[in-house]
Amino acid sequence: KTILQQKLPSGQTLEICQGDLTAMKVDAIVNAANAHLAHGGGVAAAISRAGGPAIQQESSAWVRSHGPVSHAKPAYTSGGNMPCKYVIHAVGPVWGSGQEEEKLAAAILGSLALADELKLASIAFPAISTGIFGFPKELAASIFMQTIPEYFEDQPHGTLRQVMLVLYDTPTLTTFCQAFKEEF
Ligand code: AR6
Repeated sequence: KTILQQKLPSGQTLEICQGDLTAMKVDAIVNAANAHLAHGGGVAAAISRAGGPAIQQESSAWVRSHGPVSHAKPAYTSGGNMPCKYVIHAVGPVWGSGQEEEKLAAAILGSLALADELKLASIAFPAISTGIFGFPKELAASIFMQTIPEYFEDQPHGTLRQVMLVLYDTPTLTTFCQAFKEEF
């Protein structure tokens, strides 16, 4: 369900939604993954469950051939049984690991760049790092609101038209709506 929507100066639409990321009919959903793509808990486990065994199998194969996933260069797999075509596996920072703000921005930018590389039109993000990884929600929300428009200012010729932020729990939704209203 769309709660807030804004057309960016660069022409793309940014939306805040509440709901389950795994049900989104978009070209790619972004996973809040770890470097080893071991999808143990949180939204990663929900994606593994909804997508079926292909998600963990393709993820493990990716790590075997490319090594651990960095913040700036996300991995991707198919969407398995989910409506999305791809899952982009982005690695956010663990709060307390240092340079967390830069790392979260890198994960967001890397996901958008990969979506453009795959020639996708729509992408949906969860609130990366704000669950198990302990990143403060308010700070994460403001980084999302700043980083997404910045990406499109720098990369105006990509294929992406629609970016959704899909928030699951009400406190996170409220925090992201607040940051959205402050930014736009
Ligand atoms: N749809 C959308 N958002 C969801 C869903 C869902 N179905 N389920 C949970 N969330 P987290 P992290 C929200 O912990 O902090 C895993 O073990 C949740 O409410 O999933 O980046 C990975 O394998 C929260 O707001 O991600 C990593 O090891 C947000 O998703 C580690 O957790 C992110 O919470 C990553 O931790």
